[in-house]
Amino acid sequence: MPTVTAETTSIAKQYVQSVYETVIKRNPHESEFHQAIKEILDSLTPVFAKHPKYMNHGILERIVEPERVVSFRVPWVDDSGKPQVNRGFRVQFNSAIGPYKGGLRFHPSVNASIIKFLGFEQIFKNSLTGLPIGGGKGGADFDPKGRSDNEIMRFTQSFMTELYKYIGPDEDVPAGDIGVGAREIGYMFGQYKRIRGGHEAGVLTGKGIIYGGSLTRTEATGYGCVYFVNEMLESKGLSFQGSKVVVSGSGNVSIYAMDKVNQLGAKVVACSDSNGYIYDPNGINLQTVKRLKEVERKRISEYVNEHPHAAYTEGCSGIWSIPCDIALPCATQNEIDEESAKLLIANGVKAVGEGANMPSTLEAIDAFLHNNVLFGPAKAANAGGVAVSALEMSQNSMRLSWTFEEVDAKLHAIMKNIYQNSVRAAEVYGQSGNLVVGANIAGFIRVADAMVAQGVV
Ligand code: NDP
Ligand code: 2IT
Repeated sequence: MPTVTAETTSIAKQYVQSVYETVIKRNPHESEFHQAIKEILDSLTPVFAKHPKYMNHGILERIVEPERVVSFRVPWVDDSGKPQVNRGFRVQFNSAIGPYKGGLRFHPSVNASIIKFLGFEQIFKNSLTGLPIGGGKGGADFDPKGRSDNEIMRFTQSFMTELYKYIGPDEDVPAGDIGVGAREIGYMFGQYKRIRGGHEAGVLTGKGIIYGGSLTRTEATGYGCVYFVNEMLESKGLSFQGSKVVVSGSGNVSIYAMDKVNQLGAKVVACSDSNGYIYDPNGINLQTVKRLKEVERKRISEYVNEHPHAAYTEGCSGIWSIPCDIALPCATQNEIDEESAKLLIANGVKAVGEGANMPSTLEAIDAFLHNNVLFGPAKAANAGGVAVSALEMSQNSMRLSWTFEEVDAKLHAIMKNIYQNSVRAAEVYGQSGNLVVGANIAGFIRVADAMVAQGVV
Protein backbone atom coordinates (compact mmCIF):
# COMPACT_ATOMS: atom_id res chain seq x y z
CA MET A 1 0.00 0.00 0.00
CA PRO A 2 1.47 3.43 -0.91
CA THR A 3 2.60 5.50 2.07
CA VAL A 4 0.95 8.80 2.84
CA THR A 5 3.32 11.75 2.38
CA ALA A 6 2.89 15.51 2.28
CA GLU A 7 2.99 15.17 -1.50
CA THR A 8 0.26 12.50 -1.83
CA THR A 9 -1.90 14.50 0.58
CA SER A 10 -1.44 17.62 -1.49
CA ILE A 11 -2.33 15.75 -4.73
CA ALA A 12 -5.45 14.31 -3.03
CA LYS A 13 -6.49 17.78 -1.81
CA GLN A 14 -6.15 19.23 -5.31
CA TYR A 15 -8.13 16.34 -6.76
CA VAL A 16 -10.98 16.76 -4.28
CA GLN A 17 -11.01 20.55 -4.76
CA SER A 18 -11.15 20.28 -8.56
CA VAL A 19 -14.06 17.81 -8.43
CA TYR A 20 -15.87 20.11 -5.97
CA GLU A 21 -15.42 23.08 -8.31
CA THR A 22 -16.79 21.07 -11.24
CA VAL A 23 -19.87 20.13 -9.22
CA ILE A 24 -20.52 23.79 -8.33
CA LYS A 25 -20.11 24.83 -11.98
CA ARG A 26 -22.22 22.03 -13.37
CA ASN A 27 -25.04 22.37 -10.82
CA PRO A 28 -25.41 26.12 -10.20
CA HIS A 29 -27.82 27.41 -7.52
CA GLU A 30 -28.21 23.96 -5.90
CA SER A 31 -27.11 24.91 -2.40
CA GLU A 32 -28.34 21.76 -0.60
CA PHE A 33 -26.60 19.53 -3.14
CA HIS A 34 -23.38 21.54 -2.77
CA GLN A 35 -23.61 21.21 1.03
CA ALA A 36 -23.99 17.41 0.91
CA ILE A 37 -21.08 17.14 -1.55
CA LYS A 38 -18.85 19.36 0.60
CA GLU A 39 -19.49 17.33 3.75
CA ILE A 40 -18.41 14.09 2.05
CA LEU A 41 -15.53 15.50 0.05
CA ASP A 42 -13.99 17.12 3.13
CA SER A 43 -13.87 13.64 4.73
CA LEU A 44 -12.35 11.81 1.78
CA THR A 45 -8.99 13.54 1.20
CA PRO A 46 -7.10 11.06 3.47
CA VAL A 47 -8.65 8.14 1.54
CA PHE A 48 -7.30 9.42 -1.79
CA ALA A 49 -3.92 10.19 -0.20
CA LYS A 50 -3.68 6.60 1.03
CA HIS A 51 -5.27 4.90 -2.01
CA PRO A 52 -4.44 6.83 -5.21
CA LYS A 53 -6.13 4.04 -7.21
CA TYR A 54 -9.48 5.69 -6.51
CA MET A 55 -8.20 8.84 -8.23
CA ASN A 56 -6.82 6.81 -11.14
CA HIS A 57 -10.22 5.19 -11.65
CA GLY A 58 -12.00 8.58 -11.60
CA ILE A 59 -14.24 7.46 -8.75
CA LEU A 60 -15.04 10.92 -7.42
CA GLU A 61 -15.79 12.47 -10.84
CA ARG A 62 -18.20 9.61 -11.48
CA ILE A 63 -19.82 9.34 -8.05
CA VAL A 64 -20.90 13.02 -7.95
CA GLU A 65 -22.71 12.74 -11.29
CA PRO A 66 -26.08 10.91 -11.09
CA GLU A 67 -26.38 7.93 -13.43
CA ARG A 68 -29.78 9.28 -14.50
CA VAL A 69 -32.10 12.18 -13.58
CA VAL A 70 -35.75 12.10 -14.58
CA SER A 71 -38.06 15.09 -14.25
CA PHE A 72 -41.68 14.93 -15.36
CA ARG A 73 -45.07 16.66 -15.38
CA VAL A 74 -47.65 15.38 -12.90
CA PRO A 75 -51.10 16.60 -14.01
CA TRP A 76 -54.14 15.93 -11.84
CA VAL A 77 -57.60 17.35 -11.15
CA ASP A 78 -58.47 18.75 -7.72
CA ASP A 79 -61.80 18.31 -5.93
CA SER A 80 -63.18 21.53 -7.43
CA GLY A 81 -62.53 20.20 -10.94
CA LYS A 82 -59.50 22.45 -11.56
CA PRO A 83 -56.48 20.93 -13.34
CA GLN A 84 -53.25 21.15 -11.30
CA VAL A 85 -49.67 20.55 -12.38
CA ASN A 86 -46.74 19.47 -10.20
CA ARG A 87 -43.19 18.54 -11.04
CA GLY A 88 -42.02 14.99 -10.31
CA PHE A 89 -38.42 13.75 -9.97
CA ARG A 90 -36.44 10.57 -9.71
CA VAL A 91 -32.67 10.74 -9.37
CA GLN A 92 -30.93 7.39 -9.93
CA PHE A 93 -27.58 8.22 -8.42
CA ASN A 94 -25.52 5.08 -8.13
CA SER A 95 -26.16 1.39 -8.80
CA ALA A 96 -22.67 0.00 -8.06
CA ILE A 97 -23.76 -2.23 -5.17
CA GLY A 98 -27.45 -2.82 -5.94
CA PRO A 99 -30.64 -1.44 -7.49
CA TYR A 100 -31.28 2.25 -6.85
CA LYS A 101 -33.02 2.56 -3.47
CA GLY A 102 -34.41 5.57 -1.66
CA GLY A 103 -37.55 7.39 -0.69
CA LEU A 104 -40.02 9.73 -2.37
CA ARG A 105 -40.70 13.14 -0.84
CA PHE A 106 -43.89 15.13 -1.40
CA HIS A 107 -43.32 18.68 -0.13
CA PRO A 108 -43.65 22.13 -1.76
CA SER A 109 -39.90 22.75 -1.24
CA VAL A 110 -38.90 19.80 -3.47
CA ASN A 111 -36.65 20.75 -6.40
CA ALA A 112 -33.62 19.28 -8.19
CA SER A 113 -31.20 20.43 -5.47
CA ILE A 114 -33.17 18.78 -2.65
CA ILE A 115 -33.60 15.49 -4.53
CA LYS A 116 -29.94 15.43 -5.57
CA PHE A 117 -28.67 16.06 -2.05
CA LEU A 118 -30.91 13.30 -0.73
CA GLY A 119 -29.95 10.89 -3.53
CA PHE A 120 -26.25 11.56 -3.04
CA GLU A 121 -26.44 10.94 0.73
CA GLN A 122 -28.43 7.79 0.08
CA ILE A 123 -25.51 6.17 -1.81
CA PHE A 124 -23.32 6.19 1.31
CA LYS A 125 -26.10 5.48 3.79
CA ASN A 126 -27.22 2.44 1.85
CA SER A 127 -23.65 1.21 1.59
CA LEU A 128 -23.25 1.54 5.37
CA THR A 129 -26.15 -0.87 5.94
CA GLY A 130 -24.00 -3.63 4.40
CA LEU A 131 -26.97 -4.65 2.22
CA PRO A 132 -27.01 -4.72 -1.61
CA ILE A 133 -28.76 -1.41 -2.37
CA GLY A 134 -27.65 1.50 -4.57
CA GLY A 135 -28.65 5.14 -4.06
CA GLY A 136 -31.62 7.07 -5.43
CA LYS A 137 -34.32 9.53 -4.39
CA GLY A 138 -37.41 11.14 -5.85
CA GLY A 139 -40.53 13.12 -5.13
CA ALA A 140 -42.63 16.04 -6.19
CA ASP A 141 -43.26 19.67 -5.23
CA PHE A 142 -46.79 18.62 -4.26
CA ASP A 143 -48.17 19.86 -0.92
CA PRO A 144 -50.35 17.14 0.66
CA LYS A 145 -51.51 19.50 3.44
CA GLY A 146 -55.23 20.19 3.29
CA ARG A 147 -55.78 17.79 0.37
CA SER A 148 -58.62 15.25 0.54
CA ASP A 149 -58.01 11.52 0.40
CA ASN A 150 -59.33 11.48 -3.19
CA GLU A 151 -56.96 14.26 -4.23
CA ILE A 152 -54.02 12.34 -2.69
CA MET A 153 -55.10 9.24 -4.62
CA ARG A 154 -55.44 11.07 -7.95
CA PHE A 155 -52.10 12.80 -7.50
CA THR A 156 -50.19 9.63 -6.54
CA GLN A 157 -51.79 7.68 -9.41
CA SER A 158 -50.72 10.35 -11.89
CA PHE A 159 -47.23 10.42 -10.37
CA MET A 160 -46.88 6.62 -10.70
CA THR A 161 -48.27 6.64 -14.26
CA GLU A 162 -44.99 8.30 -15.27
CA LEU A 163 -42.63 6.90 -12.60
CA TYR A 164 -43.43 3.25 -13.35
CA LYS A 165 -41.31 3.42 -16.53
CA TYR A 166 -38.13 3.85 -14.53
CA ILE A 167 -38.59 1.52 -11.55
CA GLY A 168 -38.78 -2.22 -10.84
CA PRO A 169 -37.72 -4.74 -8.18
CA ASP A 170 -34.26 -5.14 -9.79
CA GLU A 171 -33.92 -1.59 -11.15
CA ASP A 172 -35.08 1.01 -8.69
CA VAL A 173 -37.12 0.56 -5.50
CA PRO A 174 -38.72 3.72 -4.04
CA ALA A 175 -40.19 4.07 -0.52
CA GLY A 176 -41.52 6.89 1.68
CA ASP A 177 -40.01 10.10 3.00
CA ILE A 178 -41.55 13.44 4.05
CA GLY A 179 -45.22 13.50 2.98
CA VAL A 180 -45.16 9.89 1.75
CA GLY A 181 -46.33 7.23 4.21
CA ALA A 182 -48.33 4.00 4.12
CA ARG A 183 -51.37 5.62 2.46
CA GLU A 184 -49.37 7.07 -0.46
CA ILE A 185 -47.30 3.89 -0.91
CA GLY A 186 -50.56 1.89 -1.03
CA TYR A 187 -52.05 4.05 -3.81
CA MET A 188 -48.76 4.00 -5.75
CA PHE A 189 -48.44 0.23 -5.43
CA GLY A 190 -52.01 -0.21 -6.66
CA GLN A 191 -51.37 1.95 -9.72
CA TYR A 192 -48.04 0.24 -10.51
CA LYS A 193 -49.66 -3.18 -10.24
CA ARG A 194 -52.49 -2.11 -12.54
CA ILE A 195 -50.14 -0.72 -15.20
CA ARG A 196 -47.67 -3.64 -15.06
CA GLY A 197 -50.33 -6.31 -14.84
CA GLY A 198 -48.52 -8.29 -12.15
CA HIS A 199 -47.89 -8.33 -8.41
CA GLU A 200 -44.21 -7.31 -8.22
CA ALA A 201 -44.09 -6.88 -4.45
CA GLY A 202 -40.44 -5.78 -4.40
CA VAL A 203 -40.98 -2.61 -6.46
CA LEU A 204 -41.80 -0.43 -3.45
CA THR A 205 -41.06 -0.74 0.26
CA GLY A 206 -43.00 0.56 3.22
CA LYS A 207 -46.02 -1.36 1.95
CA GLY A 208 -48.93 -2.39 4.17
CA ILE A 209 -48.27 -5.67 6.00
CA ILE A 210 -51.14 -7.49 4.30
CA TYR A 211 -49.76 -6.94 0.80
CA GLY A 212 -46.03 -7.52 1.21
CA GLY A 213 -44.83 -4.99 3.78
CA SER A 214 -42.34 -5.81 6.51
CA LEU A 215 -43.08 -5.69 10.21
CA THR A 216 -40.88 -3.05 11.93
CA ARG A 217 -40.50 -0.90 8.75
CA THR A 218 -42.79 1.77 10.25
CA GLU A 219 -40.68 1.92 13.42
CA ALA A 220 -37.29 1.30 11.78
CA THR A 221 -35.86 4.79 11.20
CA GLY A 222 -36.77 6.12 14.63
CA TYR A 223 -35.83 2.93 16.50
CA GLY A 224 -32.60 2.65 14.51
CA CYS A 225 -31.61 6.21 15.32
CA VAL A 226 -32.08 5.58 19.04
CA TYR A 227 -30.13 2.28 18.83
CA PHE A 228 -27.29 4.22 17.19
CA VAL A 229 -27.29 6.98 19.82
CA ASN A 230 -27.38 4.32 22.52
CA GLU A 231 -24.12 2.89 21.13
CA MET A 232 -22.52 6.36 21.27
CA LEU A 233 -23.72 6.88 24.86
CA GLU A 234 -22.55 3.45 26.04
CA SER A 235 -19.06 4.10 24.63
CA LYS A 236 -18.79 6.89 27.24
CA GLY A 237 -20.50 5.00 30.06
CA LEU A 238 -23.73 6.98 29.58
CA SER A 239 -27.30 5.83 28.83
CA PHE A 240 -30.79 7.04 27.95
CA GLN A 241 -32.08 6.05 31.39
CA GLY A 242 -33.28 9.16 33.25
CA SER A 243 -32.19 11.64 30.60
CA LYS A 244 -34.15 14.50 29.07
CA VAL A 245 -34.62 14.36 25.29
CA VAL A 246 -35.82 16.85 22.66
CA VAL A 247 -37.05 15.35 19.36
CA SER A 248 -38.02 17.67 16.50
CA GLY A 249 -40.82 16.80 14.07
CA SER A 250 -43.87 14.65 14.79
CA GLY A 251 -43.89 12.46 11.68
CA ASN A 252 -42.81 8.89 11.07
CA VAL A 253 -39.18 9.19 12.20
CA SER A 254 -39.92 11.42 15.17
CA ILE A 255 -42.82 9.37 16.58
CA TYR A 256 -40.89 6.08 16.65
CA ALA A 257 -37.74 7.74 17.95
CA MET A 258 -39.87 9.04 20.85
CA ASP A 259 -41.38 5.58 21.33
CA LYS A 260 -37.94 3.94 21.69
CA VAL A 261 -36.62 6.78 23.89
CA ASN A 262 -39.56 6.15 26.25
CA GLN A 263 -38.88 2.40 26.24
CA LEU A 264 -35.28 3.09 27.29
CA GLY A 265 -36.40 5.06 30.35
CA ALA A 266 -35.78 8.61 29.17
CA LYS A 267 -38.25 11.49 28.97
CA VAL A 268 -39.10 13.39 25.76
CA VAL A 269 -39.99 16.95 26.77
CA ALA A 270 -40.55 18.54 23.35
CA CYS A 271 -41.48 17.82 19.73
CA SER A 272 -42.68 19.94 16.80
CA ASP A 273 -44.24 20.24 13.36
CA SER A 274 -43.65 22.74 10.57
CA ASN A 275 -45.64 25.41 12.42
CA GLY A 276 -44.26 25.26 15.96
CA TYR A 277 -43.27 23.16 18.96
CA ILE A 278 -44.78 21.84 22.18
CA TYR A 279 -43.02 21.65 25.52
CA ASP A 280 -44.39 19.25 28.12
CA PRO A 281 -42.33 19.10 31.31
CA ASN A 282 -44.20 15.92 32.35
CA GLY A 283 -43.05 14.14 29.23
CA ILE A 284 -44.79 14.21 25.83
CA ASN A 285 -47.88 11.97 25.74
CA LEU A 286 -47.07 9.89 22.66
CA GLN A 287 -50.58 8.47 22.30
CA THR A 288 -51.94 12.00 21.83
CA VAL A 289 -49.23 12.89 19.28
CA LYS A 290 -49.84 9.65 17.35
CA ARG A 291 -53.58 10.23 17.17
CA LEU A 292 -53.22 13.91 16.19
CA LYS A 293 -50.59 13.31 13.50
CA GLU A 294 -51.06 9.72 12.25
CA VAL A 295 -54.85 9.48 12.38
CA GLU A 296 -56.37 12.97 12.41
CA ARG A 297 -53.58 14.71 10.41
CA LYS A 298 -53.91 17.81 12.61
CA ARG A 299 -51.45 20.47 13.85
CA ILE A 300 -49.23 19.76 16.88
CA SER A 301 -50.58 22.97 18.49
CA GLU A 302 -53.78 21.01 19.28
CA TYR A 303 -51.84 18.96 21.86
CA VAL A 304 -52.21 21.70 24.47
CA ASN A 305 -56.03 21.48 24.28
CA GLU A 306 -55.77 18.01 25.84
CA HIS A 307 -52.69 18.69 28.00
CA PRO A 308 -53.17 22.25 29.31
CA HIS A 309 -50.00 22.19 31.45
CA ALA A 310 -47.97 21.93 28.18
CA ALA A 311 -46.97 25.00 26.17
CA TYR A 312 -47.12 25.61 22.41
CA THR A 313 -44.76 28.09 20.73
CA GLU A 314 -45.09 29.23 17.14
CA GLY A 315 -41.97 28.71 14.97
CA CYS A 316 -39.69 25.67 14.71
CA SER A 317 -36.15 26.68 15.65
CA GLY A 318 -37.00 27.66 19.26
CA ILE A 319 -37.21 23.96 20.16
CA TRP A 320 -33.39 23.89 20.37
CA SER A 321 -33.42 26.45 23.21
CA ILE A 322 -34.97 23.85 25.53
CA PRO A 323 -32.28 22.36 27.80
CA CYS A 324 -31.77 18.64 27.17
CA ASP A 325 -29.21 15.83 27.48
CA ILE A 326 -29.93 14.36 24.05
CA ALA A 327 -31.24 16.07 20.90
CA LEU A 328 -32.74 14.12 18.00
CA PRO A 329 -33.48 16.32 14.97
CA CYS A 330 -36.10 14.28 13.06
CA ALA A 331 -37.91 16.85 10.88
CA THR A 332 -35.96 18.23 7.91
CA GLN A 333 -32.71 19.59 6.44
CA ASN A 334 -30.82 22.48 8.03
CA GLU A 335 -33.12 22.70 11.05
CA ILE A 336 -30.12 23.15 13.40
CA ASP A 337 -27.92 26.10 12.44
CA GLU A 338 -24.80 27.28 14.25
CA GLU A 339 -26.78 29.45 16.66
CA SER A 340 -29.09 26.57 17.64
CA ALA A 341 -26.09 24.24 18.02
CA LYS A 342 -24.39 26.73 20.35
CA LEU A 343 -27.55 27.03 22.43
CA LEU A 344 -27.76 23.24 22.77
CA ILE A 345 -24.08 23.10 23.76
CA ALA A 346 -24.44 25.95 26.29
CA ASN A 347 -27.39 24.06 27.82
CA GLY A 348 -25.24 20.94 28.24
CA VAL A 349 -26.33 18.62 25.44
CA LYS A 350 -24.30 15.38 25.53
CA ALA A 351 -25.40 13.66 22.32
CA VAL A 352 -27.05 14.55 19.02
CA GLY A 353 -28.48 11.87 16.69
CA GLU A 354 -29.64 12.91 13.23
CA GLY A 355 -32.93 11.14 12.47
CA ALA A 356 -33.63 13.52 9.57
CA ASN A 357 -31.42 13.91 6.48
CA MET A 358 -28.81 16.69 6.83
CA PRO A 359 -30.64 18.41 9.70
CA SER A 360 -27.47 20.17 10.91
CA THR A 361 -25.67 22.82 8.86
CA LEU A 362 -21.92 22.34 8.30
CA GLU A 363 -21.26 25.08 10.91
CA ALA A 364 -23.51 23.33 13.44
CA ILE A 365 -21.67 20.03 12.92
CA ASP A 366 -18.34 21.79 13.48
CA ALA A 367 -19.66 23.30 16.70
CA PHE A 368 -20.78 19.89 18.02
CA LEU A 369 -17.51 18.18 17.11
CA HIS A 370 -15.34 20.96 18.59
CA ASN A 371 -17.26 20.83 21.86
CA ASN A 372 -17.03 17.05 22.29
CA VAL A 373 -20.73 16.45 21.81
CA LEU A 374 -21.33 12.84 20.72
CA PHE A 375 -22.55 13.35 17.16
CA GLY A 376 -24.33 10.67 15.09
CA PRO A 377 -24.47 11.86 11.47
CA ALA A 378 -27.61 11.23 9.40
CA LYS A 379 -26.10 8.71 6.97
CA ALA A 380 -25.28 6.44 9.85
CA ALA A 381 -27.92 7.30 12.46
CA ASN A 382 -31.00 7.19 10.21
CA ALA A 383 -29.95 4.22 8.05
CA GLY A 384 -32.32 1.90 9.94
CA GLY A 385 -35.27 2.83 7.71
CA VAL A 386 -33.63 1.91 4.45
CA ALA A 387 -32.01 -1.13 6.07
CA VAL A 388 -35.42 -2.56 6.95
CA SER A 389 -36.60 -1.58 3.45
CA ALA A 390 -33.85 -3.85 2.11
CA LEU A 391 -35.04 -6.57 4.50
CA GLU A 392 -38.55 -6.03 3.10
CA MET A 393 -37.11 -6.66 -0.39
CA SER A 394 -35.48 -9.88 0.87
CA GLN A 395 -38.77 -11.10 2.34
CA ASN A 396 -40.59 -10.23 -0.92
CA SER A 397 -38.02 -12.24 -2.92
CA MET A 398 -38.45 -15.23 -0.61
CA ARG A 399 -42.24 -14.78 -0.43
CA LEU A 400 -41.95 -15.12 3.32
CA SER A 401 -42.36 -12.75 6.23
CA TRP A 402 -40.36 -12.48 9.39
CA THR A 403 -41.79 -11.61 12.83
CA PHE A 404 -41.49 -8.17 14.40
CA GLU A 405 -38.89 -9.53 16.83
CA GLU A 406 -36.80 -11.07 14.03
CA VAL A 407 -36.71 -7.86 12.00
CA ASP A 408 -36.09 -5.70 15.08
CA ALA A 409 -33.14 -7.92 16.09
CA LYS A 410 -31.66 -7.62 12.57
CA LEU A 411 -32.18 -3.84 12.65
CA HIS A 412 -30.45 -3.60 16.03
CA ALA A 413 -27.49 -5.66 14.79
CA ILE A 414 -27.20 -3.51 11.62
CA MET A 415 -27.17 -0.26 13.64
CA LYS A 416 -24.45 -1.64 15.96
CA ASN A 417 -22.45 -2.69 12.92
CA ILE A 418 -22.77 0.75 11.30
CA TYR A 419 -21.59 2.33 14.55
CA GLN A 420 -18.59 0.02 14.84
CA ASN A 421 -17.58 0.39 11.17
CA SER A 422 -17.79 4.17 11.44
CA VAL A 423 -15.71 4.22 14.64
CA ARG A 424 -13.11 1.96 13.02
CA ALA A 425 -12.85 3.96 9.77
CA ALA A 426 -12.38 7.18 11.77
CA GLU A 427 -9.56 5.54 13.75
CA VAL A 428 -7.81 4.10 10.66
CA TYR A 429 -7.78 7.53 9.02
CA GLY A 430 -6.52 9.35 12.11
CA GLN A 431 -9.74 11.07 13.18
CA SER A 432 -10.70 9.00 16.18
CA GLY A 433 -14.17 9.76 17.54
CA ASN A 434 -15.29 11.73 14.47
CA LEU A 435 -18.25 9.70 13.21
CA VAL A 436 -18.93 12.15 10.37
CA VAL A 437 -15.59 11.28 8.80
CA GLY A 438 -15.90 7.61 9.84
CA ALA A 439 -19.35 7.11 8.29
CA ASN A 440 -18.43 8.96 5.10
CA ILE A 441 -15.28 6.88 4.61
CA ALA A 442 -16.83 3.52 5.54
CA GLY A 443 -19.79 4.18 3.22
CA PHE A 444 -17.58 5.42 0.39
CA ILE A 445 -15.05 2.56 0.32
CA ARG A 446 -17.58 -0.21 -0.42
CA VAL A 447 -19.09 1.75 -3.30
CA ALA A 448 -15.67 2.82 -4.64
CA ASP A 449 -14.37 -0.77 -4.60
CA ALA A 450 -17.47 -1.97 -6.49
CA MET A 451 -16.99 0.83 -9.04
CA VAL A 452 -13.33 -0.08 -9.52
CA ALA A 453 -14.28 -3.74 -10.05
CA GLN A 454 -16.96 -2.87 -12.63
CA GLY A 455 -14.81 -0.59 -14.80
CA VAL A 456 -15.60 2.86 -16.13
CA VAL A 457 -19.40 2.76 -16.50
P1 NDP B 1 -43.06 12.87 7.83
O1 NDP B 1 -43.70 13.53 6.68
O2 NDP B 1 -43.69 11.68 8.43
O3 NDP B 1 -42.82 13.91 9.00
C1 NDP B 1 -42.07 15.07 8.83
C2 NDP B 1 -42.13 15.90 10.08
O4 NDP B 1 -41.23 16.99 9.97
C3 NDP B 1 -43.51 16.49 10.32
O5 NDP B 1 -43.71 16.68 11.68
C4 NDP B 1 -43.40 17.83 9.58
O6 NDP B 1 -44.30 18.80 10.04
C5 NDP B 1 -41.96 18.21 9.89
N1 NDP B 1 -41.42 19.02 8.79
C6 NDP B 1 -41.38 18.69 7.49
N2 NDP B 1 -40.84 19.68 6.77
C7 NDP B 1 -40.55 20.63 7.63
C8 NDP B 1 -39.98 21.92 7.49
N3 NDP B 1 -39.62 22.41 6.29
N4 NDP B 1 -39.80 22.65 8.60
C9 NDP B 1 -40.18 22.17 9.82
N5 NDP B 1 -40.73 20.95 10.01
C10 NDP B 1 -40.91 20.22 8.93
O7 NDP B 1 -41.56 12.54 7.34
P2 NDP B 1 -40.50 11.54 7.99
O8 NDP B 1 -40.68 11.46 9.45
O9 NDP B 1 -40.52 10.31 7.17
O10 NDP B 1 -39.13 12.28 7.63
C11 NDP B 1 -38.48 13.17 8.54
C12 NDP B 1 -37.02 13.28 8.18
O11 NDP B 1 -36.40 12.00 8.27
C13 NDP B 1 -36.72 13.76 6.75
O12 NDP B 1 -35.53 14.50 6.75
C14 NDP B 1 -36.52 12.45 6.00
O13 NDP B 1 -35.74 12.65 4.83
C15 NDP B 1 -35.76 11.67 7.05
N6 NDP B 1 -35.75 10.20 6.90
C16 NDP B 1 -36.91 9.49 6.78
C17 NDP B 1 -36.87 8.12 6.71
C18 NDP B 1 -38.11 7.30 6.68
O14 NDP B 1 -37.98 6.08 6.71
N7 NDP B 1 -39.29 7.87 6.64
C19 NDP B 1 -35.59 7.39 6.68
C20 NDP B 1 -34.44 8.22 6.90
C21 NDP B 1 -34.54 9.58 6.98
P3 NDP B 1 -45.82 18.90 9.45
O15 NDP B 1 -46.59 17.86 10.20
O16 NDP B 1 -46.22 20.29 9.74
O17 NDP B 1 -45.72 18.61 7.99
O1 2IT C 1 -33.93 8.80 3.66
C1 2IT C 1 -34.19 7.58 3.70
O2 2IT C 1 -33.33 6.74 3.97
C2 2IT C 1 -35.58 7.16 3.45
N1 2IT C 1 -36.44 8.01 3.27
C3 2IT C 1 -35.94 5.71 3.42
C4 2IT C 1 -35.59 5.12 2.08
C5 2IT C 1 -36.05 3.71 1.85
O3 2IT C 1 -35.87 3.26 0.71
O4 2IT C 1 -36.57 3.06 2.75
